[in-house]
Amino acid sequence: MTPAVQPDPGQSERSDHSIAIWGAPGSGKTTFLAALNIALILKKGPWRVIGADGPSTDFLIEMTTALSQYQRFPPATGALGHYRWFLSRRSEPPRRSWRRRRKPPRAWKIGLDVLDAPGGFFRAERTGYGTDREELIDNLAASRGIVFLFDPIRESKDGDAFAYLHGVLAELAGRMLADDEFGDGMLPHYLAVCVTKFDELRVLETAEKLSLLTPDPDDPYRFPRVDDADAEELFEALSAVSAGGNADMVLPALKQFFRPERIKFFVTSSIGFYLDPLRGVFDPDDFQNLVPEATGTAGGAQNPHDPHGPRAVSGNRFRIRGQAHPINVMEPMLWLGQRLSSGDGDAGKAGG
Ligand SMILES: Nc1nc2c(ncn2[C@@H]2O[C@H](COP(=O)(O)OP(=O)(O)OP(=O)(O)O)[C@@H](O)[C@H]2O)c(=O)[nH]1
Ligand SMILES: [Mg+2]
Repeated sequence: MTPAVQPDPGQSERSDHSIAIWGAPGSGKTTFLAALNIALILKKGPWRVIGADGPSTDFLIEMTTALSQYQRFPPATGALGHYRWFLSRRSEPPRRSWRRRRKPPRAWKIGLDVLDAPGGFFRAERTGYGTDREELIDNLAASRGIVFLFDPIRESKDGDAFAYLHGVLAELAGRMLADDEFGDGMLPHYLAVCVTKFDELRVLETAEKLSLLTPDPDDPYRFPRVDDADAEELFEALSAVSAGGNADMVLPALKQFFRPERIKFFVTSSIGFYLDPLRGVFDPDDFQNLVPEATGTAGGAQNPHDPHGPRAVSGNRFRIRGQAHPINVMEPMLWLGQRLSSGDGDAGKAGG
């Protein structure tokens, strides 16, 4: 098996790992992908995302432009999107030492095949062979990493996270576990369970009430955060507030099929909090970065050259007020990429 994290030879175009994004319609899947590039740029760390083919690079450029320049969300996804990217770690400049010149560390890269489906494909009903749904299940079965998005705002209104989970989960388990290929009867995937839209007042308030907000000492903007170790607790608290009344089945259903040691929780926001450019730090009295379309402050909506203008017509009633400051968007992707890269993606496979 080819090692998944390789010294960057600057040659290989193949992406080794397939990661699927799973979530109800409007839970923020495409925006999450769109924010990845911005998250990596703002982090000023060593990781970069690079398209491995033309359409994948086009998606990166288009989405980064939409979010950062026009402060617009992507349109609802209409068809299965398949993007081939690399997370590539820049090599640091060699540090001089008085003893001897150190060798520069090598650059690394993690291949990502990312699958973005319209949320409707995850509906509970089976729809037969040769359909979009069949293709979705095929792709999930081929992937080894899943980003599962749980949107607490949608859940409190529509209460359908479980409805968009259990049917696909049953089909996936039926497909992958029926013939005992995986020794322990569990799905082999790594699962990043992400609570989305942390920037929304209700989510932030819930975290605050539970005393789960922790400042990040390395963050110059002092944005609130929830530690990954506390993210499951917030997930559970938010899933208790469900219009459908069955969001509390989401986690037990996931744990029935995915190995607990392969599940990690994150509290995320693709757009993050608003930052007043003059204050330069998080303002607890003015942090909302999601605004109704008509009241946006930046010039994108009025720009006649804005290629994303029609989205307002296609039903997207919100836009981003200022710069997006993604929270925990890079981290789940890196976690999945690194877990898959450790080469044990198929560790549970019988005989392998
Ligand atoms: N507050 C907040 N809203 C968000 C965020 N990300 C997305 N949204 C809102 O959620 C809407 C849907 O986001 P999408 O990324 O299109 O969701 P999706 O899951 O890809 O939807 P489908 O493609 O229809 O399945 C956006 O138009 C925004 O209004 C976020 O980080 N914070
Ligand atoms: Mg989408």
